[in-house]
Amino acid sequence: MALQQQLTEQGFAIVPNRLDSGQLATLHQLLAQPPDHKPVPGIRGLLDKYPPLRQWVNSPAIRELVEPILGPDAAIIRSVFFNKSPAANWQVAWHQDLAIAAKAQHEVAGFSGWSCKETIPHVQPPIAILQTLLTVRIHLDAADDSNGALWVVPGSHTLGRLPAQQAASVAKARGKQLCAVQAGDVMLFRPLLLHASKKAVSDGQRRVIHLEFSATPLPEPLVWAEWGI
Ligand SMILES: O=C(O)CCC(=O)C(=O)O
Repeated sequence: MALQQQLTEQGFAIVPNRLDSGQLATLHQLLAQPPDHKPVPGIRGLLDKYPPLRQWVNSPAIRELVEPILGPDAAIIRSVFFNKSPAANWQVAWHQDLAIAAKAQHEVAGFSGWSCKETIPHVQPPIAILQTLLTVRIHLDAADDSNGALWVVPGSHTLGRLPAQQAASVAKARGKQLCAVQAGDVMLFRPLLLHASKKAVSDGQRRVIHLEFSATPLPEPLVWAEWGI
């Protein structure tokens, strides 16, 4: 099935072998933590903190996946590095990604539930905005259920905004799928897709560069957190 059709029908797609071993080695090195550094589960505002990554996330390998879906104006609006391992471990219950990150808080009709994650303002936008976004996850390690790969509910991105307390029952009723990946695979998904992940129970790391893209600015005076960087 073509990538665009998969995204439309299933809400996600996995593109195998998008990065070769040389590219992966460079990314591993760029994101390596000093040996005496306590492992951290995630780094928000990743591109700001690791500017050399910008050339990688804007490389043809990624743009050629994103532009056919969002068009040439697609830009990164949020970047996070997830590094799950037994030393920095977490599980995520079934949910949709309903919040976006903004540069600053402003009250605008249709935007609600402001909160702060590590000083970055987050808010729930109108669903029509969520439906235009694309998430891209660049996998730096192989992942399966033993090290916290994502589970998804195929097609659930078409169900609109689900009450949080219904997420688990919808996942049970519709059926879940494990997104096992190899290092160098790239996963694309729509933020309204129900997804979850378990804690890692095997050794090693599960490193993911998580990027969110939009092709359109937010209504003024709101600005996407990483727009234009
Ligand atoms: O990477 C994970 O384990 C979970 C990520 C996730 O659920 C999210 O970004 O919303």
